[in-house]
Amino acid sequence: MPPLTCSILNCHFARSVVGQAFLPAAAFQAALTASPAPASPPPTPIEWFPMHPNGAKARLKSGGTVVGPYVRHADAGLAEILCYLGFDFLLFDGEHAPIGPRECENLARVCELTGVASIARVPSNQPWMIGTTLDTGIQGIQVPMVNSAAEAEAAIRAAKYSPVGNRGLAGARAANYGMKQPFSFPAHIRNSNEESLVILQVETQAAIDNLPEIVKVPGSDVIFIGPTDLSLSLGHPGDFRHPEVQAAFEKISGIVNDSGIALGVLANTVESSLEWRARGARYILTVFEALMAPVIRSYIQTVRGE
Ligand code: 3PY
Ligand code: MG
Repeated sequence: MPPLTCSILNCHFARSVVGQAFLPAAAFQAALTASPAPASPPPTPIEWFPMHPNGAKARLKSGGTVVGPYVRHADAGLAEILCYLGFDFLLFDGEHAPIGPRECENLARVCELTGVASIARVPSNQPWMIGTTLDTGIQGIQVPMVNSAAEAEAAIRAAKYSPVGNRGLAGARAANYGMKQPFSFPAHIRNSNEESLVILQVETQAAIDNLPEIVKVPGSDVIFIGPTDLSLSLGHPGDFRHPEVQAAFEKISGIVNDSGIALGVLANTVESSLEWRARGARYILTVFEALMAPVIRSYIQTVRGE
């Protein structure tokens, strides 16, 4: 082997490639040309472990309340910061934002690193969208516009493997690509069915009419009120204080709370979140940009001296 002439060897000392000690350049050159180190033992297979525990699901099951923001930008750094702030879950929005399965894969990784539950809202109640999204490792699925018991059943079946549902099985990322050993499909199936969250959105007059049947379908963890679409469906878009909208909120809350399924809602302010908590909501979705906006506006005005 010709002598190495890279600048590091021209230094009096060079850092060893095998350790942290500094070697004289000649010794470093000798180490590089010496016979290779004895073969290391074969790598130990990484121990298979199940889907990361879903803390948000555990908290809901034990009667607790969970809080999380919409995430509308597929940015791992943003997701990481939101995780560090202490939310129970992040909801990656594929209905009103361009976040699909490809983006969900990396966003799920961020949540796994920080122990925060990852939930994705699919654009619509399509089995293939639900299955593909869960295959990325996302831990929960939120399904818009569930208007009947049949639609509720379709969403739940798409999210759960047999014998509960008909989700397709593969060694996808959700199953660690089958790479962690010992790998077991039955364990993956059992674990995914237990840990995954299913959140159904009720946001039309038709859904209210069918709600007594929707809550009887086994397998949903949260029935979520979409106040914006619901107000639109009732003919009062965005007017959440309208008596008819308020009456609908009350009706849905009563039926869901009586069913034992957790009530969920979108609430943009501390006041409305507390109002919904008083109504029994335990899955509170918020908009972090809306929470930040008054603070930032006030900062700008104060610093400018306005
Ligand atoms: C709605 O308000 O319609 C929603 O879907 C909330 O996410
Ligand atoms: Mg909606």
